[in-house]
Amino acid sequence: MRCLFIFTILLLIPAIGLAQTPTVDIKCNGLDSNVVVNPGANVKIDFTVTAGSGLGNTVDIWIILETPTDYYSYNGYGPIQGWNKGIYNAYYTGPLADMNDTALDSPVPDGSYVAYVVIDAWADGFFDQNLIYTLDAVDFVTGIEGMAFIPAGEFEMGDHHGVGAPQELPVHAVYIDAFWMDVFDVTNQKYCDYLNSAYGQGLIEVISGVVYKFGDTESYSATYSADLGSRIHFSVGVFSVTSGKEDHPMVTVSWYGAVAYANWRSAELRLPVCYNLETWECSFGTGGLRLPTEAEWEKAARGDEQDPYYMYPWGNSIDGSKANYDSSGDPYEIGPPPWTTPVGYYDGGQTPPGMDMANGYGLYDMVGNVYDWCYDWYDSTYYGSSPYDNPHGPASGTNRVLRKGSCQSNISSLRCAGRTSHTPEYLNGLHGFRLALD
Ligand SMILES: [Ca+2]
Ligand SMILES: [Ca+2]
Ligand SMILES: [Ca+2]
Repeated sequence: MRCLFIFTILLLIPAIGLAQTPTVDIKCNGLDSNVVVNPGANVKIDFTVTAGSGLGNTVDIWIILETPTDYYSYNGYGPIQGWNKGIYNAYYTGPLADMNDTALDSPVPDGSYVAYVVIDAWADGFFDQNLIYTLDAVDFVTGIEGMAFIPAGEFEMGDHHGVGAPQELPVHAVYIDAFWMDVFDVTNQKYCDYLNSAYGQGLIEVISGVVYKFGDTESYSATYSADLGSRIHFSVGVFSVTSGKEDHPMVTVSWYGAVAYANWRSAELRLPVCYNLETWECSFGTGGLRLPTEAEWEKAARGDEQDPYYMYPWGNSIDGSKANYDSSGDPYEIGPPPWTTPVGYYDGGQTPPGMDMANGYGLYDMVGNVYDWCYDWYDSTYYGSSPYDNPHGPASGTNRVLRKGSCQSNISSLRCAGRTSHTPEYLNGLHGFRLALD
């Protein structure tokens, strides 16, 4: 957790003349640490002050938010959703008394924060760093239900084990800003909900069993009548899912179909949309949902394991209790393909029996089950000239990146470093996706 630099230094200086300090406690949404708040939802900061022997001493009380770049202080009438930039507005100035406040209940922009309650011993409305009675902190991030926070940081991308293909080399360091990633692949049911919504709005049409952007040539997804690998059916204007496959990953979805879904899902969550569906350009940094970049995907897949770097999200060995691959022994390897498992199947209760396989970031099925579309155009030599800072892939190309192997792959394709690609309109029963959020 970050710490206010000024506090860490100046806390070492005792507040002279104050025999006993009061105590404080701050919480975010009722919790003391590692709080996750859905984007757009209010952030509820509660704090209590217990005056103790400080009762009646005149003080300033501060409620402060720290972001990676700024500080905000709360004074109840600030222009920034209740928070004023800087540490210039004391929450309270006057005699110290027991108090609590549960009223700091307002939205803040998405990001990662530390919230502090701080008492300084000089009641002048200014922040006196060298006269801090006491403080307490709570860290929180704002995000979205079903997504996990991936903190900013550097990692070395590529094949660390000398077992991959040339396009996985050279291993190269990249820095990735913090982002959010879907915990699970998008399911058939969720994609079906999108199809029904988009069909009702006249955004898509179905021709010979294939879903297209309305009036255009980009295929979004297949239905069962066009591809037996699809679990989506279309009849008398209504899309439905093969019974029992609702929570399996959506497949036979193209890159176009994935990004159209991303825009729909952003709108559903009242987030800004990232994609222009005429040009297929993605506006990064809008705060909407989009496909992860290939570098984001690999960072997320590795689950913060980089000392040493592993072949798979959990280590260097694989068996059928850990992920779904060809002949991995799960009970879904019967009937017509694709032999997907439900999303999050490897949760500790699976067959063959095993551990909960959520990786270090809490993500499931980052390898195996279905391939994930990524944002980037594919270039087999891109790693040789990749930028360090948030690489987005080549400016153009013919194929889009796919990652992670599938239920019909051999184990080598399930490595975190594995790369493949296909044309963006391509529909395949082993191709799915999950979304990221800036
Ligand atoms: Ca606390
Ligand atoms: Ca002061
Ligand atoms: Ca399998």
